[in-house]
Amino acid sequence: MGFEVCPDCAVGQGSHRTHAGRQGHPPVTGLSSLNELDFNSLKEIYGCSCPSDDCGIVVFAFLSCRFNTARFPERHLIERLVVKLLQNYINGRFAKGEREFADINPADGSVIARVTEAGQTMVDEAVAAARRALEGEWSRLTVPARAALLYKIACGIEARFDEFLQAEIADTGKPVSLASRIDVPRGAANFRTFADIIKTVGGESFRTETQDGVTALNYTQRKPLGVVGVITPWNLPLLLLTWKVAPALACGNCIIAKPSEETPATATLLAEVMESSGVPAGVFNVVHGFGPDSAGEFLTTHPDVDAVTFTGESRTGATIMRAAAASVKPVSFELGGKNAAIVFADCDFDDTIKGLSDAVFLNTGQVCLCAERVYVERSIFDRIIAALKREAENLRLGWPTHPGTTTGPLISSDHRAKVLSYYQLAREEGAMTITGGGTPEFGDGRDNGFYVQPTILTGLPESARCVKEEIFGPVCHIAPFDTEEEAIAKANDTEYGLAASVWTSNLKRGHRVAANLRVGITWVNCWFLRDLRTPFGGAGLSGIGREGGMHSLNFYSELNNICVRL
Ligand code: NAD
Ligand code: 6OH
Repeated sequence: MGFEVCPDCAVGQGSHRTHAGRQGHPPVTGLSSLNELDFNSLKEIYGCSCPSDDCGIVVFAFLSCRFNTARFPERHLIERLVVKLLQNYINGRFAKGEREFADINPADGSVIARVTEAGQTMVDEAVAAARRALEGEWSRLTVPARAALLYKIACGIEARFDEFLQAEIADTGKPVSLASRIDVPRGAANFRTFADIIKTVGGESFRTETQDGVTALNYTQRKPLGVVGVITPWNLPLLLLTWKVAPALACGNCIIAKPSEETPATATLLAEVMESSGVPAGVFNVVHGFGPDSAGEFLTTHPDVDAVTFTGESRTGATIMRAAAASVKPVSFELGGKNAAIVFADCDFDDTIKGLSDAVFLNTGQVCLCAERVYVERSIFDRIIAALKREAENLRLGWPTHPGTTTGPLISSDHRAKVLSYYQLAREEGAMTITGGGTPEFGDGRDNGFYVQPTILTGLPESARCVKEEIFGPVCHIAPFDTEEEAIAKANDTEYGLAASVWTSNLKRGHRVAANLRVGITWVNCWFLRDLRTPFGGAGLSGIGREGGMHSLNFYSELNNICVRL
């Protein structure tokens, strides 16, 4: 039993028609976003004995769920009934775990879904299923057949583009303009790229001639690592998950993915796409849950998991490394950053401001590559501050689904508390707040969400915690510099080493500065411009190893060198 959901407001159309005086039952069709509304239970809760399916109680349930208004004190009861249950995907089947937790929409604090958490037994089942799949038909698939499957998965994501888009937006609060341009397209592109690469990649070969006249041919064979645990964060959920899943599958591995507890929806949709694409049971599994004492820890400590690939905080990386050490699992880590942007006086001013604004504020500053430290040549320091302030104040903090919104909320109430504590700390450390520094007020449901003001700070010493620690919000500290050497030294004065950007019209200087930065990626006159064949990763606290193109294949496979005496 279900309602057709109105495309404009997501309220059941049957209910609308009830208001319009329609008699009888609402149309019975599948719900697009709200699952299996149990009308009878709803009526029981509200003591309604009317025989109709589209009575006011149902209207009330849809409205309260949709608009998240505190005027309905029993909202939590309704939410339990009307929200989706996101399940684990084990051995080709969706399965309930032991406990449930809520998936929250950061734009208004409403519950989007309930998520069933995988316990130790379920993680064991996933690992066993992956191990079996590794020995089964999957291992006999040729490389062209595996590549064809990856193309099919890419098409499967595209065919359900809007569902992925809505799920990603609801989970993260990111604006539709961003998710439709970057997150979902990259979900498909990751599979296509690694299908292309695996089809065309060759191996190494050497003809060997020894001093005593023996000749041999050496060549390499690429084999899967085995069962790979993939643990990903909440900031770019689909993009970062598929960035690891695609090359791991391309290399013939079996996967257990553990998406962030904050953003479980697109991983679950991806499982549906895997199923409909014909990926054999056990090859791709999803376990939902948290890190410590939950699915994340069960996966990384599991003796039968052969490797762990992780994107997230540096501290979590350290914990996972300790867990993986016991069974000497290879690890690939993409971790945090405290990235610098260096702006020279000869930069193209307008392009730079646009680029800097993205580098600081895109995805509400929740991209590991975002610039939280901006160093500006002194002669244009005041102009840059004034222009970036204008950009920050012109950002449109809005409902994520609104096409004009540029900036959504932070991911969670806890993360907002963390970012706001840094805004406060900056003041205590002596910063001048150029703009922002607090929370916006909307006068609607967004006040229950996790928005913060885009913020620009200046005046801190390089030793300040706000200049040293990753904040992961829409905030930067701007400081002046006088010489190229000074700018490089300041940019490198960090334990992190993920990314940097250099803004100059003097390309010779661009090359020179880039060559002297201790990071995994430097962009000159651009930011987050990605070519998926290039190495991606960080130095220092920002990670271990590189992924991207051949670097991904080299992590997700074991090379077997075969030496044949001729
Ligand atoms: P996080 O480290 O808190 O969580 C990431 C994932 O690890 C989640 O799925 C979480 O459940 C899991 N996890 C947490 N503790 C665990 C444990 N003990 N064992 C196993 N799994 C555990 O990171 P986050 O808050 O989700 O993401 C934000 C961080 O990620 C920022 O520091 C950001 O810089 C970093 N990040 C880095 C990159 C990169 O490519 N370098 C990309 C995106 C995000
Ligand atoms: C971090 O938040 C962004 C990481 C981006 C990638 O891993 C990528 O492949 O673009």
